[in-house]
Amino acid sequence: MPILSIIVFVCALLLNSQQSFALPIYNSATDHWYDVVSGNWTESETASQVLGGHLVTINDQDEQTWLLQNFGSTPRYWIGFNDIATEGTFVWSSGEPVTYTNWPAGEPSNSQGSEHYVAMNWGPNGAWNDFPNFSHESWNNYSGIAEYSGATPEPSTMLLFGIGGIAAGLIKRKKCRTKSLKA
Ligand SMILES: [Ca+2]
Ligand SMILES: [Ca+2]
Repeated sequence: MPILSIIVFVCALLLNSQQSFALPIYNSATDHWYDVVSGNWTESETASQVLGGHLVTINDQDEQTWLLQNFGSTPRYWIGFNDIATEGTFVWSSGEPVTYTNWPAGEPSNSQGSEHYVAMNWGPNGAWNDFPNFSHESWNNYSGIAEYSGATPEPSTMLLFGIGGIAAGLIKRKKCRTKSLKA
């Protein structure tokens, strides 16, 4: 098998494997990256900070729609909205101002006086609901969506670039050899 066919085959395999590891996702409208983090709200927020951001701040309808398109409308995800500090006053963990909300009728309910953490996808169109700080295992396997600036390329992407570089080098060498044989 010629070396170029092997390189093309390996690249195709890597591109395929990339599809199952498509996170994080870049949103050109916000110039931010988004990734899934695990745990209850507090754990998800901490994991988001490790990535250099916070749980997602949904600034407008466009960002909500983008999240639904890219993360789906079924899994419930923690978002940065919370009223931990003052009951009934919801703020974003990022500190950004509140410019958009997506509560369905009857929410936020602060049921049993213990719901200070907000998740999306409670109802249609990504509707929000305030919940207690459920742990990952205890109820509905909640995860969160992190939002942050900048992202390090995935290791497989780096490998792809590496193989691309080697391929370019080999082609150049082959051309040089053909040239020197002709000369
Ligand atoms: Ca945002
Ligand atoms: Ca509620």
